[in-house]
Amino acid sequence: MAVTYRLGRDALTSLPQRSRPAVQPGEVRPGIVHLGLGAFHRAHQAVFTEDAVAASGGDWGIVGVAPRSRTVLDQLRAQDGLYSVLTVGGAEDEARTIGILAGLGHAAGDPYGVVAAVADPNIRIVTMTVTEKAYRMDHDGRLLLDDDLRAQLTGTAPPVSVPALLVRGLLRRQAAGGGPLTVLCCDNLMGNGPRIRGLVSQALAVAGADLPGDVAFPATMVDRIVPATSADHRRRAALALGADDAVPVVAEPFTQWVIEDDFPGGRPDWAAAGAVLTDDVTPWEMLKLRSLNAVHSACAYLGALAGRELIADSLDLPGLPALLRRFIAEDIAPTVTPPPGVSVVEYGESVLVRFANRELGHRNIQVAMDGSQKLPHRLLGTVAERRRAGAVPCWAALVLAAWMRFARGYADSGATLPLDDPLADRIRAALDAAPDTPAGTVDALLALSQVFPPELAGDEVLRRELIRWYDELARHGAEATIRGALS
Ligand code: CS2
Repeated sequence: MAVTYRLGRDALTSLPQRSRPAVQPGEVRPGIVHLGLGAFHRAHQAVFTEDAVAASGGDWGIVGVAPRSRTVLDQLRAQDGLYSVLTVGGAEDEARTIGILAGLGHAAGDPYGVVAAVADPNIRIVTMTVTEKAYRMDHDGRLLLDDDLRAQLTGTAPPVSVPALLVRGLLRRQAAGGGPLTVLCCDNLMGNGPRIRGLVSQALAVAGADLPGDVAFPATMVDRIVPATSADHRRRAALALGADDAVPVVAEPFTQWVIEDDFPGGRPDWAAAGAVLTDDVTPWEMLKLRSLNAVHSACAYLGALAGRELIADSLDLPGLPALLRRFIAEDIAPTVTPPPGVSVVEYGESVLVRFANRELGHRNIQVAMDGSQKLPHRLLGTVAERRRAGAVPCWAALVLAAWMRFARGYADSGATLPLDDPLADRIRAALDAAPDTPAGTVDALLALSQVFPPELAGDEVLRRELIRWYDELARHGAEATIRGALS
């Protein structure tokens, strides 16, 4: 089929019926500000919100704020805020256009515009997907305050960071009598609601203020695999739509959202869109972070070391699925109390099936990035709990050792691996100052207090286990280590 249109309001009637937005673009008034216009939000909360409004109405259009780069923002503007979600790996490609974006903002270019949006009484929810590092806190939830952030929080520098946008926005909202607000962190942080409440309280204290009583921070668990969009995905989205889209996002068929129901200013009817509203998100959060995300990291580090490009390729490594099953059953399951009726082992099986979706083209190095920020939430809790129970979490230690080996920057073939991590400089400095031996590497990285709590950094049993695995990986490579581990 020849593609003749560029996605935009004018092109909507030319789209196949099933690809048209569920709401009339531009007609839903804004009620949500979302910080982080990345692919994940556009394939997850935006879709749930559009479906909720289509089912039950409400002024819940989303003002999408791009933190730094303007690229997606400009492309969305050129398409009247419309974009498509391409779902791959099911029976056939499906593309649907999303029309719930009701405004666009740019934190780096117009931070005061974002502050004004947070303070706007029509806005009753601020959602966020900005990745772990943007919150500027350590693994214990302590605000990492420097002079620049202090200036942003106290109002002497433009509030371009996430903590400052929230603080300046909340203060302005309070001064203007903006009314109750919910701040919903949709990033993969353990206990994300309370953690962000703690962060915002600390940041407000720097600005000399207390947390207003009418702001809620519910916890939430979000789940959908949404990798970076490739040229092939763009081509497939255009084919499915019959129109060109410069900013499609690609996702797996599976999607899940579990939300603690605490919205003092109201909320969309997300339950009508398939979300689960509950009193306690913890079992879901724990299950997802400790199983799905930890197993993802295992595939990413071991696969990257073995020279595999995609997560799906990693699962083709002989023995890896069996090893991951043991990781789930022996290390993870004992630390997770799953939601009623859910088995960790069965959940783990479903995760392996989802990871095998090759159409996603999910690259190991994408999941491998930001390890210093991700691993405390997805892996180190498991390690700490197993150690407290007197057990040696050997598979979790292998994953951690694989991260350490990855941090050295070389695959087993000698090819370079990118260390894309906010702590990259510190990690490199620590490694450069240490002998390039298993013990040297393990000791240098265990000493990173931003990543490892003292309980783990000083654990001699864990250290020995890490050294053992690191040595195996260094001597034999990831592929042989995996095969040898099970024999
Ligand atoms: C992944 C997640 O990149 C990563 O670290 O583990 O983005 C994962 O795809 C999502 O959490 C799935 O919901």
